[in-house]
Amino acid sequence: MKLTKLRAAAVATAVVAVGAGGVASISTAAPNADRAGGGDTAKIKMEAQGKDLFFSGPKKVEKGTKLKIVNKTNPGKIGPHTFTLIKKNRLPDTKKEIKDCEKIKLAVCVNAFKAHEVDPMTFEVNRPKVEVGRKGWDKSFGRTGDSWFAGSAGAHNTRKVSANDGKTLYYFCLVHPFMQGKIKVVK
Ligand SMILES: [Cu+2]
Repeated sequence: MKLTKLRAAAVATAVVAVGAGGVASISTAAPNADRAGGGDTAKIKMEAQGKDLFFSGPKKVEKGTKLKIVNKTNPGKIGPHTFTLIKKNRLPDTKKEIKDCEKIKLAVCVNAFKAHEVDPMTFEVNRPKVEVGRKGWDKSFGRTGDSWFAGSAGAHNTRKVSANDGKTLYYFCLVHPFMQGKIKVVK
């Protein structure tokens, strides 16, 4: 099933967040490989295990490597996801910030919401691919950043990692803000 709306499963989303223990459920990326690069495509998967939702991907990626984000979950059950780059100090990291992000009241989430041109009445996502800064994954919200909306099972998006080596890219899901991860860009 393909969803074009960010909040098509808002109720299910809340159940997931609360059912898994609120802030205790904050998921960080479970690495499936330590380092990706050398001409291979690095992969970060959006996954579900029971009520837990999380990203899984490598801890490190070589600059210039193609990074593919894949939705391995069923949006009909748990809603869609986004892969949204975010500055470390802007990550929603308290129960209140996560709630506020879910309600699109936290500034950084408002900015990402607007960047995706989400209709505030219908939650229709009019711009699934947000690409700013250098072409590729490099720019993190705050005010603006790189982001991708994954509206269907199996949906995927590939961009080069264009951030400078030495930088750690933090990412989260705008629909389930407790889904968070990071990847370090290396030479
Ligand atoms: Cu999500």
